[in-house]
Amino acid sequence: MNFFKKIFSSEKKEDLDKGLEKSSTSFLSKLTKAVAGKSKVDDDVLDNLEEILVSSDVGVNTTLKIIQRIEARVSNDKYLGTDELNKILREEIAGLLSETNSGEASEFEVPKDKKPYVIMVVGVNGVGKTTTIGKLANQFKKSGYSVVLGAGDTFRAAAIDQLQIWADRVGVPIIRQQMGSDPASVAFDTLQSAVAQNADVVIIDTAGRLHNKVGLMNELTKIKRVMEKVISDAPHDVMLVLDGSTGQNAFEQAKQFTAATEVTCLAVTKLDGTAKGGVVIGISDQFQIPVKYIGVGEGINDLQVFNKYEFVDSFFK
Ligand SMILES: Nc1nc2c(ncn2[C@@H]2O[C@H](COP(=O)(O)OP(=O)(O)O)[C@@H](O)[C@H]2O)c(=O)[nH]1
Ligand SMILES: [Mg+2]
Repeated sequence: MNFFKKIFSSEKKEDLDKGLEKSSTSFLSKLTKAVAGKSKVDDDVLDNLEEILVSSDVGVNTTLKIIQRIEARVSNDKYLGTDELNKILREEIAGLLSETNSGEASEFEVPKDKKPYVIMVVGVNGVGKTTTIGKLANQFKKSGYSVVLGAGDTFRAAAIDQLQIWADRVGVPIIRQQMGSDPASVAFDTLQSAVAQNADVVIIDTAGRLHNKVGLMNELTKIKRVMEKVISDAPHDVMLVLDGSTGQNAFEQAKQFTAATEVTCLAVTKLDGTAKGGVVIGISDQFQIPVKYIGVGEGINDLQVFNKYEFVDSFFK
């Protein structure tokens, strides 16, 4: 049993290494340049480090936090060598991630005291909501849970059809109404159906229109309120999906959505093929919201449970 677990997790780690390759290569090559010819961590090195972290999409506030922590270590140890900088950075970043990402989860699990466990998925168009829902349904199903999907993005017919394709692919039921119908009503039907089927997990898709913030806020609030009529403490998670490859834009979206609704966790997608993986560190720190899942490709298996230690390790590879 342990043997297989090990194989599985090392495969997962390889996928993560591959997914973060661009971020890590870009970050480490800048770091190498910054310390070239320097043996000690001095003000110059710290200035360069600040620039590197900001340009790696860690964000200004989180960068300043990291720099302050390293400064504190330098003032304790004036002869801190640049050869140690890599290790110290790793420690500080892992420490920062630990403040919001307490668990060390590596499996797709459902809280034992929630049945069904209800996740409402929010985020702007194109970030990967529907894809992430499909991948997540697949993982939950593989872990032995029964899953029901709700097609709450009723804005476009194509959005409903896209979720239907994922439902068919994974082999899980979907509750849908026609295009233009009330998303709150779809959420209500989905929860009722899930309760009737004694399902373990419900995942509700939503539309990602942001052009009218008040409209969006009202709509999300209404969907949540209607869910409470069926299951008093639902949704148990409001998961904001962010496209990691958009860098600073993802910060802006996190700001708007956390103002509009109570976001309880994050999924950061498209970390493959981008050098902006640093956003995971910055967004989690700045918004004090745990990152639950990360997307590392378009395939059905390209979703991982976020593990801060694995992430930092791959980022520094
Ligand atoms: N490379 C990559 N593409 C992704 C990932 N997640 C989603 N996508 C792609 O992003 C595009 C938009 O995804 P979609 O789920 O429709 O976004 P939605 O509008 O938020 O529902 C699709 O082409 C997906 O295949 C990921 O982790 N990596
Ligand atoms: Mg969608």
